[in-house]
Amino acid sequence: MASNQDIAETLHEAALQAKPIPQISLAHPISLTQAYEIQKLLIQYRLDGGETLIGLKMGFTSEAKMQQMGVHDLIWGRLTSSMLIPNNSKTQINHYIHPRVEPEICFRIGKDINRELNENEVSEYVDGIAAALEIIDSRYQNFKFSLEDVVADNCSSIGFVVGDWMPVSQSLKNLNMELLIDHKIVATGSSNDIMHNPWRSLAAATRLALQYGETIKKGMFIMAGAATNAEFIQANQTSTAMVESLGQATVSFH
Ligand code: OOG
Ligand code: MG
Repeated sequence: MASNQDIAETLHEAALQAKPIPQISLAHPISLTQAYEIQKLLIQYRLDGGETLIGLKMGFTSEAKMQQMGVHDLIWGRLTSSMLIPNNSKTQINHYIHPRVEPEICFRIGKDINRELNENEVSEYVDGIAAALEIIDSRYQNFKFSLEDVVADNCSSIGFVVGDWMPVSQSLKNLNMELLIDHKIVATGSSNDIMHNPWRSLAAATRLALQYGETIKKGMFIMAGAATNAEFIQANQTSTAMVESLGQATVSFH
């Protein structure tokens, strides 16, 4: 039986070498608690390598994503400094195994959060909101996983792009969200597809962070989760996430 540390190391190496591995849970049944412990150990490799924790991401906050991946529970992962990609820049395709892109909304935290907040008070702790694009890249073969597998793999995190920051007074109700690849719309949704209200996703992040002993600090980014399916992306393609009234986040793969 592999230890949590062994599993974390295997996942870390898979990401570093951009080489997929078989699903962990097929050989080693793991609990959800164990999966979050593995995720923490996995991130520690990045922190030991000089990266810093810059935020958290929520996953499976929309029906579209739950349907696409066959996983029906909220998950959360950690974002580190190497994952932040400047808007309108390029990223190298060989850094990834089988990357997918998805349109999101990102929150920037304005003051430390040490307790669970509800969806109505959470905006007081935010000083900016932006359109965002997440690049996900499961370390598992064929992008197939169980809930526990994906949690252990830091929820497929690898990169994210954030657009210009907008004031918190900007409403997040019913905003059209689009994912484009090479200027063609490949998926459409609405901000309401994110837990009926993206602020609810941030409230859930405060609950989960507290539950797992993480603090959400001033300056951190919280990704609310995708509003639509994720789409595969290839070399020489450009992808943009557009959020009505907020703006866009774009990255090119080469
Ligand atoms: C897991 C990550 C889910 C989201 O926005 O729902 C996620 C995956 O789909 O590989 O990032
Ligand atoms: Mg996502």
